[in-house]
Amino acid sequence: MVFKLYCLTVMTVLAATYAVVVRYTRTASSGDLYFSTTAVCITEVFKLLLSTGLLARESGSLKKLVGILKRHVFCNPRELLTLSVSSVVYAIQNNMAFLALSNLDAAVHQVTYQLKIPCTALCMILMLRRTLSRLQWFAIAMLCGGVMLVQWKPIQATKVPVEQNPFVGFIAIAIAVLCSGFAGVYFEKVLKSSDTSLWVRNIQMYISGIVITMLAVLLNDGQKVVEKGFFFGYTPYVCFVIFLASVGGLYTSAVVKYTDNIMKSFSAAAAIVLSTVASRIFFGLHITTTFASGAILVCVSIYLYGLPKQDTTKLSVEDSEQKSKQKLVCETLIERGG
Ligand code: NCC
Repeated sequence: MVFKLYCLTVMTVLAATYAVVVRYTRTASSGDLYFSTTAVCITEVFKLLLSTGLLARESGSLKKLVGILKRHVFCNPRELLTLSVSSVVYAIQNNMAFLALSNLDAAVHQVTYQLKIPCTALCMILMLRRTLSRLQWFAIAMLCGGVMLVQWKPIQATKVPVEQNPFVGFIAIAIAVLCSGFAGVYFEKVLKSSDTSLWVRNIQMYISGIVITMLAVLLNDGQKVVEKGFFFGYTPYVCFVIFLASVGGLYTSAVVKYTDNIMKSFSAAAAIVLSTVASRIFFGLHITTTFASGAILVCVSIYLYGLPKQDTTKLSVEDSEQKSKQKLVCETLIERGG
């Protein structure tokens, strides 16, 4: 329980910081803008290295590590192919997220991106056959509305040095929303359908992730990368983005393993509220009524979603016990009557 909470907390803090730093690196400077495709690609490489290190620690010896890698990676194209589905979809999502952040106002981006919460819930039902009570659906809708209100800001005529195209931004966000829901639930399905280590599953996914994101570099920025170099425009902030995305990605996978994708969505939403409260306290901004009502909706939705579902199950168990007792009494009466 403590470990679950730890993973959820670290993931949410990293996700909140990540969104702020990515936006800063994409919109604050006008010249020498780095290629986002290369950043996504390098992140996959880092995640692969980190997961291999963690698998080495888990397996205990180099010999065991090599054995596991042979069995699950080098001699297992079928498993690699299975995991490549989520890497393709995540690669599209991560590239679309950059495109959306570069073309939309930060608040609009955050508000529309919350549609991934019901999208994830829908994927959980369709792909994992998970059932949600009506109250839980209500809580998800409330969470979505609450986060949107928290992020809501009147459109300001703030000038960003980079030209933005809102239409491209909205298309990118719609694709990112669909990809986030599908890829997360697909990975959860594969992970939980066997007892193969999380780090093995991650390694399998990041290998194809590197190939796919490399292709994205070639297709999107190939010519420019040849002219200016792979690491063109990299600043310490860009390195920080890559660090946050890599460690954040690993914590995200741990959260999916120890809880599920809906819990991940709830904690990501809670982080947005907490980080907004913190920034308002630190930067002395006043709390608006829209923000306060959004934050209340988020808190109530988390409470409602967490209400024990067993209550209804317990009821139905008691109900069926009652019914079978009544049936027994009826049968005995009929027997006696007969
Ligand atoms: O959008 P989201 O997650 O669903 O994206 C999941 C991110 O985790 C990486 N991942 C997933 C599984 C796995 N085994 N390994 C991984 O590395 C994927 O590559 C993908 O980047 C969210 O629910 O809001 C959340 O948002 C992201 C991120 O903020 C957004 O995608 C914005 O681009 C958060 N990721 C990070 O902070 C790095 C995630 O924690 C929560």
